[in-house]
Amino acid sequence: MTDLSTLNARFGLSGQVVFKQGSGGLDVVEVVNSRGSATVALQGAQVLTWAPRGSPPVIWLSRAAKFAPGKSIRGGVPVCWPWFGPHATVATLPAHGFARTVPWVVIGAQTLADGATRLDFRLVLNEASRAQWPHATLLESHITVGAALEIDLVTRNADRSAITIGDALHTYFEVSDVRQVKIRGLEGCPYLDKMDGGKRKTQTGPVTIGAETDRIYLDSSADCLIDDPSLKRSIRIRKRGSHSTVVWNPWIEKSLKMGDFGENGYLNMLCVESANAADDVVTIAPGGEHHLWVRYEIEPMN
Ligand code: TA6
Repeated sequence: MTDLSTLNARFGLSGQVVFKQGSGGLDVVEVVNSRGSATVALQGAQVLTWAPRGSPPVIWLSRAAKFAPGKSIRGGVPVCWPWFGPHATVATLPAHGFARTVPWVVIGAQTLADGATRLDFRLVLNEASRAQWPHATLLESHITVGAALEIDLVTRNADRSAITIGDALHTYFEVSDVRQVKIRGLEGCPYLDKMDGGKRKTQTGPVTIGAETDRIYLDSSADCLIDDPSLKRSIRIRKRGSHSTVVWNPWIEKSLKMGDFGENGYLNMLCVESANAADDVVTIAPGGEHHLWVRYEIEPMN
């Protein structure tokens, strides 16, 4: 792992991009510019926080999150790759793949013309990850921090045979009270209801949360909007290269059982994940690449 002084010498941008040691000894990069601010952990290239300048946080990070090498961090934007959920055949492999719990390499940092900051990361497969994924595959994440947050997760198949991946940006959004919010954009979409044995159902009207909710919406590529009446804002979720949208809130019991949500943490978070999961996994030909791209912005709630 590159030491902090080398990272700051190579990629630091004074007053804008600083690499430092965060909680649990995990290295993070802090971004502050005229348009917004964010913190990204080098482990998993995981966005931990983001807020447009002058706005309350848009990305939720649990106050009880545990920070330790190789452990997933509760909140932010975990990268699920190269599978989503439990591994299809080997139950002992980590849920949501290994990308979020291994160190990524910084390959770029720059200020963009509009004042936003772009950070580039690459996952380097090591022996342990290659044992779980024996394919020549390159994975990069390009994160743009400003008044919007953009993430472009790029999988390149450098192998001689096709690969099939599941992936997701497992984003935890900050909400004032999950019982009051509505998610628009999924009307009419089929979904697998994991709280009802994975039964296939169809969404009618906006999605509201009043109990543990865990759904994989299939064939869903339209924008989603999280309407938050108390904050008088909507969070717009634009995406490309993602056919599934996962909606998750663990509610009371599950969040207490998970142990890293803190007291009533579940009330202030809502996962709306841009994914390729279940029937929507992606096959990439040799030499091909796949982009899973999202853009998050806030707008006044109309
Ligand atoms: O995306 C929803 C989900 O698959 C839930 O079933 C729940 O397991 C959640 O992800 C969190 O998973 P994690 O491994 O981060 O605790």
